[in-house]
Amino acid sequence: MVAEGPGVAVAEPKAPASSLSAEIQIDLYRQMVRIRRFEEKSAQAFMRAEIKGFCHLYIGQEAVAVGALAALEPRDAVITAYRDHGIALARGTPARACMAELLGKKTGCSRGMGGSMHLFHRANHFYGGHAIVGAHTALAAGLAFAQQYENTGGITLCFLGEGAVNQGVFAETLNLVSLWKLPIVFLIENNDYAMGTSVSRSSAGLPLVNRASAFDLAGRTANGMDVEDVRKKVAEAVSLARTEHLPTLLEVSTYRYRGHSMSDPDTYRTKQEIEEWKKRDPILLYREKLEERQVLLDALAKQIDGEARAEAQDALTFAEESPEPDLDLAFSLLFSPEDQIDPILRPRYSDI
Ligand SMILES: Cc1ncc(C[n+]2csc(CCOP(=O)(O)OP(=O)(O)O)c2C)c(N)n1
Repeated sequence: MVAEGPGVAVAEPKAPASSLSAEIQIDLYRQMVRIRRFEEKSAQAFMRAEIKGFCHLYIGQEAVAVGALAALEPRDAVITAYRDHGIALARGTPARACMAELLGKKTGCSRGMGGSMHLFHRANHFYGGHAIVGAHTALAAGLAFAQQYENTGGITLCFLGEGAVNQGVFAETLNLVSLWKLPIVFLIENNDYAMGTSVSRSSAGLPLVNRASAFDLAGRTANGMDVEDVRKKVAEAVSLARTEHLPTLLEVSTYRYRGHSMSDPDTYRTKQEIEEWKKRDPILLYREKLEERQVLLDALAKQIDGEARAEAQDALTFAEESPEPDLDLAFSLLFSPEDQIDPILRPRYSDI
């Protein structure tokens, strides 16, 4: 409370109340903390060479995955590029299965065959985890086409980096999803840098959301450091896709606090710029907001943090103790088992 004038007590300004229940608000916070702690643990494992190959961390972008996936239903499909750990976790892939995949173990969600960039969890309709920039946007259109064709009522949410928007395949994809009125949302995670190239050096016609109008899509923006804003904007876009078959291009501004990958010396941006963005850390900001709303008390925040740290450590221990994948899997996984091939396609396969 602050005093204003003699004897008049005025309450301190509170964060605006949310239409979300306290339970949902706490869960949004918890999911972001889980991802942050998981990624910190991944960084440690990478430094000890337990994780090999590439490793792209999601630290700073947690509100995007958590807000967006909170707006989906289980029947919806999700697909992304290689910065996929946070998205897999927010979609419900267990931390153990994610970490085991990062270590290339048999118990990983892709059976150790994919690694950091290729997390996959079909039971959750999470279709990867893709390393080729922009290529998965066309796969996303295929998922949405199947949803419409099979009348599942589901929609597809496709995450992509702003570095993917100038790939030709993305323009072709936007054209087709609009023409065919597919139930899809493209969410551009604009963290300003594609490796070391800022968006203003690579893309004409900013902001990127302008590209929606060229293809007659709904164009929207969201603040990617604000988990509730992301959730709200994605929910609106999902509703357009599900009920009106209108695809959306949603540009979400965000920032990654670490380098492009673990091997990036990060020399293309100033420390001052990073520090400025850290003042808008999505986890700290949301914690402050929830404290002002008196939804999150200090003891609960500490408990959430402790549980997230324990989960990340448990995931790493599990991954370390897991066996390597069997070598023959590398060959047998190249082709689907005969009985899983679509009956329409089977005659063609048997010709091969
Ligand atoms: C077709 C293709 N070209 C180049 C690369 C190399 N590459 C890997 S990541 C990357 C930057 C992509 O940045 P963005 O899409 O903004 O995603 P972010 O890393 O910011 O999540 C590039 C150029 C690639 N993987 N695929």
